[in-house]
Amino acid sequence: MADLTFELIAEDKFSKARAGVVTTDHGVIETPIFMPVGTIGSVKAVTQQQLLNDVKAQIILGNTYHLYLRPGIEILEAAGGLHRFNGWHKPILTDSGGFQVFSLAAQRKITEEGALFRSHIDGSKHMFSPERVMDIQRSIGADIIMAFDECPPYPSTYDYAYNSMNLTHRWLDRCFKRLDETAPKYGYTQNLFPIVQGSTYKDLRKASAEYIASKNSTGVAIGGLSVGEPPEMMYEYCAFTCEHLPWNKPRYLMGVGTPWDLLENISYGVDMFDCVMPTRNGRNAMLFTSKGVINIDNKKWEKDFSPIDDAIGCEVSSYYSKAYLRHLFKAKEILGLQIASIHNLAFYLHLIKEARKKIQEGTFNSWKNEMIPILKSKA
Ligand code: PRF
Repeated sequence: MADLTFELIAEDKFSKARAGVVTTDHGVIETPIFMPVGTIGSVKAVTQQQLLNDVKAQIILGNTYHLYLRPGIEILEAAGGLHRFNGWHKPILTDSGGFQVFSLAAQRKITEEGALFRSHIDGSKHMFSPERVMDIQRSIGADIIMAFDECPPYPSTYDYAYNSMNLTHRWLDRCFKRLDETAPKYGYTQNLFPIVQGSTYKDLRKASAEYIASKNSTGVAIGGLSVGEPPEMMYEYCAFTCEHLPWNKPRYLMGVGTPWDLLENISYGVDMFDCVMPTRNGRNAMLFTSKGVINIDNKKWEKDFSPIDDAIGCEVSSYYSKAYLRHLFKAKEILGLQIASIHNLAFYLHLIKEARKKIQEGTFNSWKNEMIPILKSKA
């Protein structure tokens, strides 16, 4: 049992990009890293074996909101925690449920105490408070657990953002207190990452980053971005927030983004990312490849028997052809969803590994500038 550690191993001279190693009780994570989203404890359409062998995932994400509603903490505790329940024995991070309550639940009400909401599954009534969310995350047993926060919508008025940020900070104190009063249930350390909020107001972002930094946690997160603002604005506020965060702690930008968003935000000093985009867009026929974006439904691929992408070292991506994958999508065959999800995730993990290598070699910034137009192009 040991606290999470972060070792910086390389820093880019021409940007703020860094390469590091995060160590948890379930093993190491080489940063920068992308974390596949496994909302209910499963990365949709991808097995744990495929995550290890094809995608080469190092850490996956789960959601407190979903896991609490189903299967529920009683079953998770009986299993001995999420790692044992789903058979993923590398690091896991759980989001706190705050964001999901605000985006998914019906009839939610926020008070000082917490959030009152109805389940999107059966309409049943529930209350999430900072204490409750810490207890649930103890029962799930992730290596990295997130603070209970409020993510204000974009745009928000200054007053709303100010009050919301202060509420998030008061909730954060309650999260740390509850964690101190309780012990991990499964014999390994759980690390609480606080979340910077403050919407699109720089004085609030700075105050929030400084407050979060003062907590001296093992890692920090940037929330409240990529909620509908233009990408340039997300970049600007992420870069600004990073400048006010400790240099020696891993920084997690929540819910971002496209492949080019990853490269851009790595250049500002972000170390960790998660997003449903590779899996969700994959299931909707959108593939990210080393030659650009593909809509596999397009007739253009009907007789294209070349590999989906043979430049990323993924057996699935180099084995199956575009024509075959298009056929699977046209026929609504379940295997199509699997191949697209595995490919997109493998692509993200390959891209971020390349970024790490370029940081170590000292060529990250020029490589990033060359890559972004290629990644964004339509193949
Ligand atoms: N807070 C939490 N989870 C999140 C976000 C946030 O602000 C975001 C915003 N992009 C995604 N997921 N707790």
